[in-house]
Amino acid sequence: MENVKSYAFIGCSMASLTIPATVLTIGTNVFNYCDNLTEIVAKGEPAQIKNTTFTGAHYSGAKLHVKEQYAEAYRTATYWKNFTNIIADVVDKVDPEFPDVNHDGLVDVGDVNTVLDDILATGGTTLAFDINGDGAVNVGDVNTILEAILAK
Ligand SMILES: [Ca+2]
Ligand SMILES: [Ca+2]
Repeated sequence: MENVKSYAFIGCSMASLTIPATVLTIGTNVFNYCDNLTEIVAKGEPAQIKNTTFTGAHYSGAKLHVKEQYAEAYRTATYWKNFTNIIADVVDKVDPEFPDVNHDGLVDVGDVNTVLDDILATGGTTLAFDINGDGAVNVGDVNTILEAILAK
């Protein structure tokens, strides 16, 4: 799904919508009459949208969740910037079976150190490192990495 056609979701009743990172363009009037739509999660960089892709009610009433590294892009992108409530809290989930948190292709002590460093530096606020999915970043996540290493 790279291009979402005009009128694609008109009159939908869904409350939340996830836009995959693969979407490049979204047409006109796609979400007209989607009055329940209050949570929009955008996984990638801003897709090209039209001024009528979303409605004024969405711009003022819906929460737009984006990744921290793209937040500034959304706050300045044409029409996306109309959203008054842009929240930078979208993170890619780490696979607990293969918690390669530092993205070097290996699950090893480097990943343990990455999470420990973050816990020490931020007190555990980087939710991307919540590997066991309990909402906190702490020694439990370090243990999940150690278990993955030992299970190899
Ligand atoms: Ca790694
Ligand atoms: Ca955790």
